[in-house]
Amino acid sequence: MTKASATTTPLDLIGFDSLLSDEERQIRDAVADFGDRELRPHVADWFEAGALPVNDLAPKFGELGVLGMHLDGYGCPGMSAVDYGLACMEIEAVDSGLRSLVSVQGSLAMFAIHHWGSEEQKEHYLPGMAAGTTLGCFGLTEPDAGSDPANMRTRAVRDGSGEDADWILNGTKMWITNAPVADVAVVWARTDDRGDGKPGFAGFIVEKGDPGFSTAEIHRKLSLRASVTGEIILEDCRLPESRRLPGVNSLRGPLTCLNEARYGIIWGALGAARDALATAIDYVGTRDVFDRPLSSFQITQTKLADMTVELDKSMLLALQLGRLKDAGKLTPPRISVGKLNSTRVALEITRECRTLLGASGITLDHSPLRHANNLESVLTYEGTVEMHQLTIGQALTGEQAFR
Ligand code: TGC
Ligand code: FAD
Repeated sequence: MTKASATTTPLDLIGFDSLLSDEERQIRDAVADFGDRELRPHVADWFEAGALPVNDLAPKFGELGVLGMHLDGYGCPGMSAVDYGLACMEIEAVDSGLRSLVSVQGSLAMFAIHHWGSEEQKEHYLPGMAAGTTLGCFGLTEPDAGSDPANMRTRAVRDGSGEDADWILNGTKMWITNAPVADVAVVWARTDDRGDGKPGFAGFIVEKGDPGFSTAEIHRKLSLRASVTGEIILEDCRLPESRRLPGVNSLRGPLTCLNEARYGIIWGALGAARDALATAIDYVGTRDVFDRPLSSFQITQTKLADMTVELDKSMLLALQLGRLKDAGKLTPPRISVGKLNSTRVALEITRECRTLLGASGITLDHSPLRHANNLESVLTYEGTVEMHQLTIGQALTGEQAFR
């Protein structure tokens, strides 16, 4: 087995590792080593610059085998859900923006094609996406429709009649990870005829360079700065029928993809929390206050103990949900329990860790505040806290309270 990374083992008080197989630990440690070597030395600079070298990184992630990691065939490694979760945790232990890159590529863009695409589409797009030489993005959110994608304005209409008629797309997608650097965008649109004469939704694969497709980068972010975020603009964008994802004609299409990405976040956010906690534990051991190490004060130890308990409970939940996913039993309400818990707990832990670092905690020399800033986005994307509370509430009461 590969030597465990210094960042993976600060606090395994509950023997979490004993719940993993040798293979799972090896995969986790390989991703952690990659993070220590290729990502961690640069991440503060990327965050400060607000720029990520996505086109350099994606092939490296492809070589590591984490793009479409839990998908089968078409160049994808076909690993388990727990393997994928552990990889997300180690990548987000470096930075949420890097896990976003991997999530959007594998769980959103690739999963959409893998799950809802035609055989030709899978063969054409997925091998390059798994290798990281073709970069994807996923456009669901719009300026006026985020939590409520059913309210989207982007529209796809047929140009003429007949099953092979082209589609014309118009609309704007907003807050789209990797949009400005992507080679292909999976874009969701409403349609008046979903195939049986009734209105519905359709997914399309749009390629960079298609007439009527353009993007713009969103700047001045205070969060997820080591990630490229942008807009997609569709102006009379003409696409052949062969670019429509044939497998779905309702919002079930994108929401099925969100289940996958939300699952990765359940693990990923805990990686950020663990990294912040390890950083804080190191710091309090070296910082003297009132003539004693900060680690020797009861208040410090209370903070560390409480954070560890929350992190350990959350790790057990993540593993239980991963095992359920591998058994085909991970339902949307269960995903909501995990996404809500991990993001909330991770944000609290990273903020608390920042307090232990005092003023030193406000620079990019230490990770906790960078993680906390990132987690503000992670709390919002892939379903806000409130969306997941309402999903859990509906499962408990049978009452739909979204609208
Ligand atoms: P509703 O009427 O309940 O359902 C519409 C259709 O969808 C099906 N469905 C699901 N299918 C799979 N998984 C789920 N979780 C599903 N939830 C619903 C449902 O069966 C139905 O299918 P059909 O074929 O019978 O029509 O939907 P609704 O309009 O009431 O919406 C429900 C709600 C609010 C939960 C949903 O809209 C929602 O989840 N909103 C939040 C939107 C969101 O999370 N957006 C994320 C955008 S992507 C992103 O943020 C990427 S961040 C980058 C990164 O990941 O790193
Ligand atoms: P809104 O929906 O306007 O919500 C505002 C507030 O109102 C929230 O607190 C929300 O919980 C609350 N609210 C809404 N409805 C209700 C209700 N019924 N009851 C109570 N409260 C409610 N999207 C993509 O499609 N692809 C991407 O790649 C992508 N990447 C992203 C990257 C970043 C960095 C960020 C920040 C976002 C990204 N998103 C992406 C968009 C993200 O999914 C949306 O921001 C998110 O779904 C919330 O939508 P909104 O921002 O429009 O907020």
